[in-house]
Amino acid sequence: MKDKLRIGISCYPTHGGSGVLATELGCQLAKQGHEIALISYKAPLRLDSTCNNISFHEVPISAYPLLEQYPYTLALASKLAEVARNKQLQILHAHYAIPFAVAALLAKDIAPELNLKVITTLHGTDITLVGRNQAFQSVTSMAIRKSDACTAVSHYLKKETESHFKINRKIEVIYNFVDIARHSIIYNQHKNKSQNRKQNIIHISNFRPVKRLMDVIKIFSIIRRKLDVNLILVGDGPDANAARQLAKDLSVDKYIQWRGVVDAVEPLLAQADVMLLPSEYESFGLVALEAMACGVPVVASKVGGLPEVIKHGHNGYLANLGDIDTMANFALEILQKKQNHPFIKAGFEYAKNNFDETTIIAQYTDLYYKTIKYDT
Ligand code: GMT
Repeated sequence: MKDKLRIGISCYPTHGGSGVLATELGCQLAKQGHEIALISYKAPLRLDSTCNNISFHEVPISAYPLLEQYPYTLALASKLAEVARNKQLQILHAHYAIPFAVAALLAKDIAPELNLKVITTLHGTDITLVGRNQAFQSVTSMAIRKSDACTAVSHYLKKETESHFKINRKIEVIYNFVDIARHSIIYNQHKNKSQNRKQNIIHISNFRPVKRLMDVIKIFSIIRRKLDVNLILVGDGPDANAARQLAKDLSVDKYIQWRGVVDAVEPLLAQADVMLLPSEYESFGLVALEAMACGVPVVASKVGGLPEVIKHGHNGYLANLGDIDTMANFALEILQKKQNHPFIKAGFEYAKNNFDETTIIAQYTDLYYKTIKYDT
């Protein structure tokens, strides 16, 4: 039996795949008996406070007249070092390269006596958007190079990172995961739901341009010409207003439920029959995996890491970026077959066999022990 680990996890606490993944990882590791400290500027939404071995540590953010921009990375680094000392942490696991990996590397230097190991998980936009911004390019590169271990959430992201940053270091692929047992409750409801109820399409995102919310509205309006369905939109963000206007212009606004930001998406996935994810880019698509695990087939664009999750024609459909007619036809085909569609089962099975949390978390724990050079 290996010794239990003491790990600090830092992530964005807001809605977004990286924060969700980091928090669920922390909760599951804590349930396995490891000592987990979550460090962020506010408690992540999916933090399970019923778990004993997990603690939350808030990074203070206070205004000071001299500082027009609060130096959050420095406050985070100090907090990471403080928590690491108090809890004698062995590992700092940063989810998203900036600022978390950079702050973790600073904390490692602040508390050299702990011999902390920094593990960085790359989630996508930290590499593809933010990390390539000229202002962050060199610091992201340094964070990847100096981390003791580095993981990417898909093979696509690993290749992108390698080809763009040209850093000679090992990057392990550890896929995102879902709690299959929890999601299977919704999956079973799907199999048994009434054939005659009104069907719903769902889209869940942070409504940033990369998610192509306008395409969601356009696809929905094409579908509505042939089928009486509703659209459930979950999330909020910069494209919300333009999407509302487009929905009015296309006369589909009265069929759309704007649900805003919600903590638990499963009850909404329980009402959905197909998910639209026409993103311009997606390093993995955790939300697609959650949908599949609930028995909701996904129609997505063939970009980034999505083909590693959605197997076209087997458990979902992929179309070329921006091809809204094809996406609408795919969604119609799924909706017309109702709960008899084979993707419902195939998606659930694929999620269970490839992305179950037990398997994936074991890959993280193996990496942790390897990085601290733990000998049994
Ligand atoms: O999708 C987002 O905009 C949020 C972003 C994040 O960092 O929270 O998501 C990224 O990480 C997720 C978890 O690994 C992936 O499932 C998403 O595909 C990825 N988003 C993009 O690549 C756009």
